[in-house]
Amino acid sequence: MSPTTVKKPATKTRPQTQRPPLWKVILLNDDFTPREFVVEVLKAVFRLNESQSYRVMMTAHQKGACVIAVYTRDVAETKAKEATELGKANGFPLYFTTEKEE
Ligand code: TYC
Repeated sequence: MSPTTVKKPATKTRPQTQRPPLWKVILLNDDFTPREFVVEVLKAVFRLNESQSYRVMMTAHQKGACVIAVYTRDVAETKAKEATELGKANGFPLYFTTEKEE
């Protein structure tokens, strides 16, 4: 009898590390909200420091929009809403939106 080689199926198990999808919070430019107010909102809601806030504000001011940070969906939506409402409460059209990170 000839020897038979039995091959195992070539499968590999890969550990699947599940990470929750992240959502970007995006600051949109407008013509009315004072620069200093935008900076204060970024510091208060997103915990950015003065220079980080200034850079994000200026990027939105010059390019139309700027990604502030990424969070889980719930946190991103809550922060965007809170920051938009702070503008509204002060009579400004300041707007923050969220977008899923690919
Ligand atoms: N463009 C506004 C101004 O000139 C300042 C501003 C910057 C507003 C960024 C919104 O996301 C913004 N007063």
